[in-house]
Amino acid sequence: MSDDRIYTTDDGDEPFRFNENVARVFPDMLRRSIPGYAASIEAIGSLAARYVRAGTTCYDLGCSLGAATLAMRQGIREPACRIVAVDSSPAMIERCREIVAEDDRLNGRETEVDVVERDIRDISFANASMVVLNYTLQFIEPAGRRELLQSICAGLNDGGILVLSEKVIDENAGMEALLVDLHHEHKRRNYYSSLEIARKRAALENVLIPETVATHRARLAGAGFSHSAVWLRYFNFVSIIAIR
Ligand code: GEK
Repeated sequence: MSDDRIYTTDDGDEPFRFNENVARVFPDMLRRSIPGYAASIEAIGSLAARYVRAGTTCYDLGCSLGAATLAMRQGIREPACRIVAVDSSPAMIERCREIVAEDDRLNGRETEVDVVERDIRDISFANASMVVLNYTLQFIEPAGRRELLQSICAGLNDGGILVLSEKVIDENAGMEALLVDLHHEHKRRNYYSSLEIARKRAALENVLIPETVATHRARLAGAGFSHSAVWLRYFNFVSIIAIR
C-alpha cells in the first residue's frame, strides 16, 4: 500500500478526481482522512450478518477498492447471495477486480461478486436486502440524490437495510467551524501538513457537497424508508442506517 502524498506536489487548483494516482494510495488516504472509516467497514460486516437474506442481492455503491464489498462478503451468513459492486472510476474498478479475484482465491466464491464500472444513478435495484453508500452520496449532485434513494428503497425488500455514510455540515456556523477544525487537527495527527490539507480542501470544493444530518434523514423518509438512525458520528462524519 502506497502513502498518500498527492497534495505535497499537486496545488489543488484542479477539481479532485478518482484517477489512477488516487486509486494507488486510496486505502492510506481514507484511513488518514475519514475519522471513523474503519468502524464503518466493521459495522457493514456485522449488519450483513444480521440483514442479508438467502438468495438476495447486496449493492456496494461507489465501491472504490471494494472494502465494504469484502466486509459484506465476510459477514453474510446465508446461501445464494450476490454482491454488485459499482463504481464509475475505471482506475478504482480495475484495482477492485484484482482485489476481489484475490479474495475469491483465498476465501472462495460462496457469495458471487460482480464488479461493475457504471454510474450508480444508472443501476436498477431489485431483490436487495442490503445497500451500502459508504461516503459516496456526497459526490452525487444534490438535485439527483432523492431520485437515487427512491430507486434504492424501491429495490430493497421489506426490512432491508441501507448504510449511508457521509461527511456532513452543521446548521450552526460556530459548531461547523469547530468540527472542521477538529477534522483538520485529526488529519495533522495523521501526518498531513497544513498545506496538503488546504490544497485537498480546495480540490474538493464543489466536488464533495455535504449536507446536514437533518436533510439526509428527511430525504430518507421521503424516499420511502420507514426508520433511520445515526449509529456513528466522529466530528463531521456520520453513518446512518435506514430500514425499508
Ligand atoms: C469504501 N465506498 O471504501 N457513480 C459511481 N461511482 C461514483 C459516482 C457515481 N456517480 N460518484 C463517485 N463515485 C468506499 C469509499 S469513495 C469516498 C467511497 C471518498 C465513486 C468514486 O469513484 C469513488 O470511488 C467513490 O465513489 C467515493 O467504503 O473518496 O471520500
